[in-house]
Amino acid sequence: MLKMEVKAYYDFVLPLVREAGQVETKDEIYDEVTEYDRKIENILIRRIKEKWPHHNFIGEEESHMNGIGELTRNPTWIIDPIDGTSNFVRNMRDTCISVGLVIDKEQIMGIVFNPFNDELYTAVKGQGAFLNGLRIHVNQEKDIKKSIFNYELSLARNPKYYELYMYRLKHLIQIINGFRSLGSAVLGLCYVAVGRLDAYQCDGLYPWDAAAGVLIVREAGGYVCDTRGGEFDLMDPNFLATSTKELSDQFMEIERKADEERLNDLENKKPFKP
Ligand code: 2AM
Ligand code: CA
Repeated sequence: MLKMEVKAYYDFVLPLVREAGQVETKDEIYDEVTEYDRKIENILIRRIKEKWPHHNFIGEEESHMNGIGELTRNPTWIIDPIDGTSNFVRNMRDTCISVGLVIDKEQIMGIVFNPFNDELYTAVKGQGAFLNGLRIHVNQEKDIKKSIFNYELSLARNPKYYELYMYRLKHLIQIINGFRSLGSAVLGLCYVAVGRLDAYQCDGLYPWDAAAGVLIVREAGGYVCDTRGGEFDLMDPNFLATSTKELSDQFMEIERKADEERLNDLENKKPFKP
């Protein structure tokens, strides 16, 4: 029964996401982000609401009006009309539309579309992850020293996260092979899923930055936990997504040391030193 329902959701929403992508690529002024957001929301959210009026929605616009709200057992669409906004306004191509569906508090479906390079990432729980219809898998990297790691450093400007990020960065940078900071949480996750990145980590995101991407990573065979090694919580999304569990364990070991140093320094009133 659920399988049939999910297929109906998928078949209805996929063309809407593609249609919304046409809005994003229109060659107009790029600083009209709210205008694009509104247009995309209009295509996507309004039509899903019309079709399934009893479903719930979690997204930036909804949250501005009513706060993020609780995740219930009801089918819930978690939507980011433009992720990677700062890339989008500079005409950089790491930007996308993200649609996640959660039913019974379980992540069931993820659709991510980057209209600039025509990449469509999709996943339905238990059925694998796909890029433009072709099955994708994470790579098999198990060695942190060889890994390319995406760390969304711009989020460290939030004073709540500044030291957390800085201590971890200080420890990790001495070990890993390469850093990236893509500017799109959703695509960061998709790139782990397709094996372009080995690991991606973020603290301080919103549910719509993670809902579709985390399912896509998992369905591509990747491993996702929260940034303390516990279970990923969609409503408080901080995550480490890696190609393998072995790699995740290595990141967590180093980050635990970094966190210990931070807490010791805090206790001894020592400021952060690079
Ligand atoms: P956005 O493009 O939809 O704003 C890197 O900037 C990533 O973090 C992007 O996915 C971005 O989403 C998200 N992001 C930016 N600022 C944020 C904030 N203050 N809180 C949570 N997520 C943020
Ligand atoms: Ca976002």
